[in-house]
Amino acid sequence: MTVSQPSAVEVGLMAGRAGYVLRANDRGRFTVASPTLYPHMWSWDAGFVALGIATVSVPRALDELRTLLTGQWATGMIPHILFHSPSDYFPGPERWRTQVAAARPLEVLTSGICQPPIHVIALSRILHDARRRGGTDQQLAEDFVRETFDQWLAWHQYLATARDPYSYGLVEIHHGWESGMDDSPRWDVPYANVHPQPDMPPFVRADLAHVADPSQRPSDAEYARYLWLLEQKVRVRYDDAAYRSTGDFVVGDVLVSALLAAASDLLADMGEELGIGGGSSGGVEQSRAIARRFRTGVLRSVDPDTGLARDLDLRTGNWLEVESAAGFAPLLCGGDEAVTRRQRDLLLGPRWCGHSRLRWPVVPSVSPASADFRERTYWRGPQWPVLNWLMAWALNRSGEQEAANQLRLAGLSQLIDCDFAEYYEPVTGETLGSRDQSWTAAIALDFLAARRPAQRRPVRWLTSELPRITPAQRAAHQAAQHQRAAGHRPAHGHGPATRPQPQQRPG
Ligand code: 9WN
Repeated sequence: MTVSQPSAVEVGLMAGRAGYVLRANDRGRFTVASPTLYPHMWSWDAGFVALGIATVSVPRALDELRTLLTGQWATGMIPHILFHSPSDYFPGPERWRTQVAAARPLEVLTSGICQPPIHVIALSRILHDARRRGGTDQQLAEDFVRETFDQWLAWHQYLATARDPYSYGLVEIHHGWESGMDDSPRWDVPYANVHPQPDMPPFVRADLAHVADPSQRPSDAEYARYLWLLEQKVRVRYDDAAYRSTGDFVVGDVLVSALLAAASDLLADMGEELGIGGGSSGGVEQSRAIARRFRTGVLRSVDPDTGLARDLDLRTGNWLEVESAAGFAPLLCGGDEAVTRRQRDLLLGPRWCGHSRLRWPVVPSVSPASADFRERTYWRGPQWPVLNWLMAWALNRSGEQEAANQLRLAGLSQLIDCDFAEYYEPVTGETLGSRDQSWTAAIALDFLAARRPAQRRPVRWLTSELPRITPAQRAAHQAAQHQRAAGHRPAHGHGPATRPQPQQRPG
């Protein structure tokens, strides 16, 4: 696979603009997920944002996670949104009505469901970097882990108990939003059993005003189901056990489970290194046990025919057979070398990153070879940089540095127009959804910092807006890329990264 290195100018521009986006979305002690569409703090966004910010400022990155923890419920749950100030985002706190729940935090308004547990993965990366830098950064990061270890453990324990009461080894989700992949075809079958009732309060969507084309967002019918599930949670006062017996949507999510397994191992590692949570019933052992259970659950879900992991519809007991990127869950949590190798080959092969129609060889949310694939529809096919980050991280962790670097490089190339969009049309490379999305900018910073570990250099925040790339400049840039891809490459191969030719990809 030959995606060329971005030039020094492109690297500088991207780093500067990514830094600017995060700065502009910074609200002091937290970062909004995007300036207008998502003007609040989202849980898994915050994890990615923190690791991007850490390339610039470790203290500010730790603050991001510290703020997130102020929203933690007494159950241990970290809610999917923290609402720090009023906005037109819908559904806002008045719809979530979390005051019905005894376990809610008192200092901040939140939603009443959760999102994938990416946070400790981010924290361990931040700690690793801080140690490499040494000095105050290292001290602050280590102190932060000591201070917050029990809170992360409580979060993981919540998922392992309230959300896996029968020890299946799969985290149960109660809403598609909890997966982070809202309208993924993973959920089509379970959502077919979600029937909004006439007594559901009426609603007006706010999201459509913030995107250029409504087809880039879930449909109204999908939204009605999302809000009906929210209503069901309110009616049981956010009690998980009560919801389980009455709610319409109860699914074992493989991606959430794999992240929980990986994060639990990392928490145990940090505990061991820092001498926290020792003893036979301490946090380290508890974390290892959680990691083992969920790793086993994920591996058990692998379809021997496709090699992909599957979600489990806990209402019907049926596996959900969908070719989505969540199928690579075992790559994230490891545990079986043969499965890992098979997943690596699948991921880089022609049904996924190596598919001949892809503009950039990075993971699409759904395989382009699947009948479920939709190029422009949210989690039904577009490429999400955070998923690519997860795949690169997982490959790196399982010793596949070369493959990880290829995904990073291709991911950087995809972001080179500096729009930092929410997601990307996989065939044309067009930017879709929200712009200046915080986690996308954060991924760019992390990818840039990871290019050459020996040369890691902090990126300086910018205090003023860099010139935006105009549509005309972008068109010229893309035309140049196409020309290069067609074989008219400059003699020294520098300049914008180019799409590899199909025969150059691993199969
Ligand atoms: C609902 C913030 C979030 C992401 C999710 C993404 C989208 C929200 C929405 O935006 O979801 O939580 O309103 O569509 O699907 O993954 O965390 O970026």
